[in-house]
Amino acid sequence: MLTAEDKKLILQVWEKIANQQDDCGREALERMFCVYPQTKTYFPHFDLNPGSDQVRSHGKKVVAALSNAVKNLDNLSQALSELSNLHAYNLRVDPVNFKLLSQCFQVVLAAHLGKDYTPEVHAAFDKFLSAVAAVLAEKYR
Ligand code: HNI
Repeated sequence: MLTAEDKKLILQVWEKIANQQDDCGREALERMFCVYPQTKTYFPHFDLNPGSDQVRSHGKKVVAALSNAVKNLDNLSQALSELSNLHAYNLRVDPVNFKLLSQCFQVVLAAHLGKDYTPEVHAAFDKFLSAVAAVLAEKYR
């Protein structure tokens, strides 16, 4: 459950990295494919080399979905419903992978924010990404 303070921090951080968001998306994917190579099995049709056009463009899509989530913090289930269908029924991504991407995203965020990545920001973003992951996984039940 996101508190009012969590929501405020999430909005602030998202604004702070406004012009680095696409880089964050790409870097989080590159990190996931490097640290958790098993995640590459979902992308056999992609060139997964760091900096490839496909990784870059996929990073933008993931970040756009997260932006939509940030705008709908009180309404995540509805806002991400189509994406949830896609991941559960079409892509059949094992939900454990959402945690792996979330963790990579946090590391990237920490690298970009430096001292602004406070324990409070970490906690708020952790809750936010867990909530997004829970929505993406809810159709599996
Ligand atoms: Ni995910 C497609 C968002 C986690 C595998 N994914 C998308 C799209 C968005 C998206 C947006 C593009 C949808 C479209 O084209 O309509 N994915 C997200 C978000 C998260 C996430 C917000 C978690 C925070 N996806 C994951 C994970 C995996 C994953 C963890 C697997 C390891 N996603 C995919 C695959 C596609 C995909 C595969 C299709 C790619 C393509 O273009 O063929």
